[in-house]
Amino acid sequence: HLPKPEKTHDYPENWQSCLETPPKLRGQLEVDLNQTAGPKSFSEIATDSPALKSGGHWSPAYCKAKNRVAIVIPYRNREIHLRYFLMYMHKTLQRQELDYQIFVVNQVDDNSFNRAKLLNVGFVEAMKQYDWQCFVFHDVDLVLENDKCLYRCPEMPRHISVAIDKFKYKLLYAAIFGGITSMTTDQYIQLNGYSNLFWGWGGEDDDMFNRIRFANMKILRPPPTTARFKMIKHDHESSNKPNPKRFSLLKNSLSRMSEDGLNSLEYTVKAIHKFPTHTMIDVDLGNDG
Ligand code: UD2
Ligand code: MN
Repeated sequence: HLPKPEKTHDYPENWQSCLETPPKLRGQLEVDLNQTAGPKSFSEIATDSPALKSGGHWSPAYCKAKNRVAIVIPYRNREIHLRYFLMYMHKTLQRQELDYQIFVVNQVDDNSFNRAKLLNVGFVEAMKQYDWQCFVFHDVDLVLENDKCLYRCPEMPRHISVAIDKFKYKLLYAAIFGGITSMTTDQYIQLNGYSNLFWGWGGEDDDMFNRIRFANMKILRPPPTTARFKMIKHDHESSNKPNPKRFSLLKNSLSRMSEDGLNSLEYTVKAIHKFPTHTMIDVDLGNDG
C-alpha cells in the first residue's frame, strides 16, 4: 500500500494526446562512449535540455504524454557513466515524448552493492513524488542506440536490453532479465518488487525472472533491430563481488516472493538532491547481516 504522491500530473485540458508514434524519432543514433574529452558535464547536459524541470523531470509542452515513466538507476560511484547516460538519454526520451524523470538511487553505506534493493527504494521514493504508471529499471552503463525502442510499459513485464555491443548484439541466454527492464506500477506491486536479499553481484535479475513466471506473467522483448545498446567498458568493483549465496537464494525464489520485497523493505534516506538533470536519492540500505 503506497501513500499518495506529493503531486499528480495535470496536463492542460485543451491539449491533444501525443501521437501513438512519436513523429521526431530518428532511428539509429550515433553513440560514442569513448570520447577523449569524456562525457559532457552535468551543467552542459542541463543547458542542452533547457525545458528540464527540477530533478530531471520533463514532459512534452505541446501534447499530453501517453506515458508517465520513472527511470530508476541503481548507482554507486560511476559519475562518468552517469554523465554519458544523461547526455544521450535525455534527448532520446524527449523525442519519445514521455512524461519522465530520472531517479538515481545512490547507495551511500559501505556494505556490498545491492542493485535490487536500490531498485525497490527507487520505486517507493518515485511513487511518493508523482503518479508514475510505468517503471524502467536501468543499469547506468547502457545507452540506447535506436530511439524507436520506446521506453513504455506494454501489457507484460519487459526485458529491454536485448542486443548489447559487448555481447555482439546477441541475447546472452534465453532467461536473461538483467540490464534494463520495464514493468507497470501495478505489476511491480503484484510481484512485491525485487528481492532485498541479493548483496553483491548477480542473481537478483534471475530471481525477478522467477517471480514473473510464478505470477503467471509473460516476459516480452522488443525486437533486436531497435533494442540495441552500447555498454561502457568497466571492471567489477571490489564492493560488488559475485555473491556466493546467489545459487541457494535462487532455489527458493517462490517461497520468498510474498515476504521478501516491497513489503519487507527497510532503508534510510540520507538526502534527496533535485539536480537539474536527475534526482539523486542517497540511501543507506542497512546491514547485509
Ligand atoms: C549484469 C547485468 C546487471 C545486473 C548484474 C548482476 C546486464 C546487461 N547487466 O551487469 O543488470 O544484473 O549483472 O548484479 O545484463 N553499479 C554501480 N556501482 C557499482 C556497482 C554497480 O553504479 O559499484 C550499478 C550500475 O548501474 C551498473 C549496475 O549496477 O550498471 C550493474 O553492475 P555492473 O555493471 O558492474 O554489472 P554487469 O555489467 O555484470
Ligand atoms: Mn555493466
